[in-house]
Amino acid sequence: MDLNPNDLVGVSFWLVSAALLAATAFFFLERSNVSSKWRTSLTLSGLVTGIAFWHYLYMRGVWVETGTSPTVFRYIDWLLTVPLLIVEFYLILKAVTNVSSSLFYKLFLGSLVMLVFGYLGESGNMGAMPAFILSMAAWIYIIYELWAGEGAKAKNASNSASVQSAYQTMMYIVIFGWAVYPLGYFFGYLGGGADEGTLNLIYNLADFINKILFGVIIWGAAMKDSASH
Ligand SMILES: *C/C=C(C)/C=C/C=C(C)/C=C/C1=C(C)CCCC1(C)C
Repeated sequence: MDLNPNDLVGVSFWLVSAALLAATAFFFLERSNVSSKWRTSLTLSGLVTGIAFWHYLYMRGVWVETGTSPTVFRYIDWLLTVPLLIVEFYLILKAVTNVSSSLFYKLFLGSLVMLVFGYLGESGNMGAMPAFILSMAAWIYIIYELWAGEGAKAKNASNSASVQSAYQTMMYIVIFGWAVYPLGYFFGYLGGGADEGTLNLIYNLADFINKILFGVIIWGAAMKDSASH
C-alpha cells in the first residue's frame, strides 16, 4: 500500500525508520574511532537502533494498512531494546571504574518487570490499573538505582568527567524521555482519551529521543574519553 501524504502518523513511522537505519550504520562505523573499552557500548547502541528499525518496518505496515496501533510489535521491540538500553549504564561505568555485576542484574530485571506488567495490562490479561501500578513501581525502582543507589555510587566514584556527564544526561532521558510511555498508557487505558494516531505520533517521537539520542550521548562520551587517553 502507498503512503498517504496526509497521514502524518504514517510519515512519522517512515522518518523514524530511516533515522534508525542511519543511526545503526553510524554506531557500527564509529566503533573503530573509539578506544576498545567503549566498543561494546557502541555495538549495543547499534543493536538497539537496528532491532527497532526492523520492528518499525512492520509497525508502519500495520498502521498504513489498518489505521490501528501496532501494540504487539511495539512490545516485542521494547522487550528487546529496553533491557539493552538500561544495561548501557552498567557498561559505561564499567569502562572507567569498578562496578559490581549486581547493578547489571538489578537494572535488567527492573526493566523486564516494568515491561511484562505493561504488556499484561495492555493485552487485557490483567487489570489495566494494577498492571500500571506494578509497572510504575519497577520504573521508579530503576530511577532510584540510577539516582541514589548502586549506579549513582559507582558514577560518583569514577574519575571520568565525560562518563559522569553522559550518565547524568542518560538518567534524565530515562526520567523524562521514558515518562512519555506511561503517560500514553495512562491516557490510552485509564484516562480514556488519546486517539491512536496521536498516541503513535508521540511514541514515535519518544523512540527517536530514547533510542537514537541516547546512543549519540554515549558516542559523545566515548569520543571525549578516547581522545583524553
Ligand atoms: C525504545 C523504547 C523504550 C525506551 C521504551 C520504554 C518504555 C517504558 C519506559 C514503558 C513504561 C511503562 C510504565 C512505566 C507503566 C505503564 C506501562 C508501560 C510499559 C508503558
